[in-house]
Amino acid sequence: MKDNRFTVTAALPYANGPLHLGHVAGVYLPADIFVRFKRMIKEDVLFVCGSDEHGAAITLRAKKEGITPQEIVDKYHNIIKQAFSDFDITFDIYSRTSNEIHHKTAQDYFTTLNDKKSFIQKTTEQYYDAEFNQFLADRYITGQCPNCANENAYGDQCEKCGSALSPTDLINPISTLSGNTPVLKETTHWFLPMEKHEDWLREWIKEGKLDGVQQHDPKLWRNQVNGQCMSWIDGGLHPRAMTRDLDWGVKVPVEGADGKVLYVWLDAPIGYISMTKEWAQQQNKNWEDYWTGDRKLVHFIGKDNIVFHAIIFPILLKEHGGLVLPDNVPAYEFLNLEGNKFSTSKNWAVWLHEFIADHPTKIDELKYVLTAIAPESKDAEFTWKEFQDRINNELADIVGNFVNRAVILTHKYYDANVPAKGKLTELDEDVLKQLADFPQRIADLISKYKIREAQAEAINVARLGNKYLAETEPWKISKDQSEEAQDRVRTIMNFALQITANLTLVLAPFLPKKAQLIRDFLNIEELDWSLAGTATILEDNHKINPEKPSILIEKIEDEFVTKEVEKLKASVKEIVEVKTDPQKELVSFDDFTKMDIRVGEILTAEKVKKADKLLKLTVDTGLDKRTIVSGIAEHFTPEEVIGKRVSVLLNLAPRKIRGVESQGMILMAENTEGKLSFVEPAEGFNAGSEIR
Ligand code: B3M
Ligand code: ZN
Repeated sequence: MKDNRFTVTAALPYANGPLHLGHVAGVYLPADIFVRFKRMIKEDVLFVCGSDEHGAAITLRAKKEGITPQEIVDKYHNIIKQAFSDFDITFDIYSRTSNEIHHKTAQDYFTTLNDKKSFIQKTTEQYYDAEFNQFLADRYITGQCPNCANENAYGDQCEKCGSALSPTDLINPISTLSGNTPVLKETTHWFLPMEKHEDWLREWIKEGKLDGVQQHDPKLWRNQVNGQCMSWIDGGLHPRAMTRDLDWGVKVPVEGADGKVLYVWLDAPIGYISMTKEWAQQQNKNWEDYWTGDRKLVHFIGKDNIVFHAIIFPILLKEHGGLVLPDNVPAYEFLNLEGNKFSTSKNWAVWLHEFIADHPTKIDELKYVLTAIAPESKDAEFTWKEFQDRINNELADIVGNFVNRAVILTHKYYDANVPAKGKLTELDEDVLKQLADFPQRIADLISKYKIREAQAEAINVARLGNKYLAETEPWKISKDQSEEAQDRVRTIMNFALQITANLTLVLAPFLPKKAQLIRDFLNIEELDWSLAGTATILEDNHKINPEKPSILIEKIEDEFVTKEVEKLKASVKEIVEVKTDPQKELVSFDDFTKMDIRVGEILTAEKVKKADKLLKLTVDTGLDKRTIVSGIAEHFTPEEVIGKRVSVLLNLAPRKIRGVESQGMILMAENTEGKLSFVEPAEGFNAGSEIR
């Protein structure tokens, strides 16, 4: 087994939208807690993350927002990076895959594998959208998942059941560009022959062994991860394309591969390496030290990323040679929100950056709740009511209440000085024993990636303190002036303060800001973890902060809950499922201004002989009166249109239609049922008014 040096990664979020609480609870927060704890116990850990800026997730979003992919990734990379920093996620580096160092690293990696013949080049028939002249892979194609019948599976994976797919696996595939059924067309790509790797993968995943040598403890891998991987392997692995016909991404570094980029799931995990390199350069270190030898590589991810991290990336790492394979891939299930799935498109979400802006003083409160409900072994649900309950009944009533009593009584009885312990009772001895057990329990749970239980144990330290005060009732004994009674009170209060000091340690990975606040109350610096579990942290007569402590945990009012729920409901976008054509290619502003569109008034109208669809119109354009032939005869009679003020494109090159020269075009709106309507200006906008 390896020693305890870690390279920890958290899934690179696509820079195609902001982060919501589902992402935070199921990847970034647990990863951060794990890392904070490992740093506390002085294990060497590097924590790497950054934005995933390639793939169809980005280009499709750009198309939707009508801006370039570069503008999309710039916009969201910055929002995401800021939110992580405001939320105190302690990455050693948060970078991005559009950086040059990443492109270079990914290309070199590809070349290394290509030279080693790890890929096979194949010409196959792939789905193609003839209208958009584009091959369809990944999110450009959807259809029914062959495994779970989810209707919206993507060309590379089904996010519902987590299986990795190929476009040709989809039942009833549809192009997300045009909505058309795609056609098949030949193209050449580099494939990873995954079937060659089945045997070692089986041994590695089931037993944690590579060539018979123990690498990791397979019992520490979550069932879900083992299960998904084994069912995928048992189903038989197939060659998987590692390149794409796209122009956004890392260019395939091979001559003659113009118009081809690396598959995003090839380049993105290599991002973990390129970001390590970038960090190492800044720190004057060797990146290899973090990817070779006895280092433990740990990938925190969501369950929809399992096979990419536990099968495909390990194959790529092994093929490269000399690099470590993951020691664990802690994958999280999904978090739901108030009875529904988080949905970016419907705006059914609590966005991290918005929460931070609205409640800047409740960051640790949010962390607490998200860890308490973390979807470690099954899907979980966030509700604002539970947010309130957990903060009020657990954080405030247990932690807040205990710390407040310990500090306030010390002010009251001892003018803010730590009193010395006297003779210990059996109860005291028992509390000491219980206190001593916590650090190891928490460390064990965190090592097993049971972050939720670990946090519960940390809260139990405050519970122990509360129980101790409730059983000993120093406020009653203190009324007795005898030396024996006063000695007892001093002992109790010393214990209560030592437990409070312990809280600054055990809470720190989970609630770093609260831990800091308690240190302020106690007037102490950050403590060393070796002190955890002891009752000798605070020296006799140490002066704690004499100022009245602020409220450690503010209770959440009912109004807070109502407001948040209302905000959520009000922000939902009703998605009307109409099938409209997707947005067309971008045009420049100059292109647009070339068009001369004005209000025109239809003066005369008559049918064009032997043409059912056409009306010949005379239109007053404000400049002149001209003839325009319009294909609206099946929708309007000549009588209906005479006198209408409409929108006319004036500078369309004249065309002969059925022998009549048409000098412009009438603009029409068309709905999904194919009905037509004129685009009419309001009263007072007469012929010649410009439209722009
Ligand atoms: N960009 C995240 C996702 O599937 C994906 C992770 C990449 S990790 C290398 O949302
Ligand atoms: Zn599925």
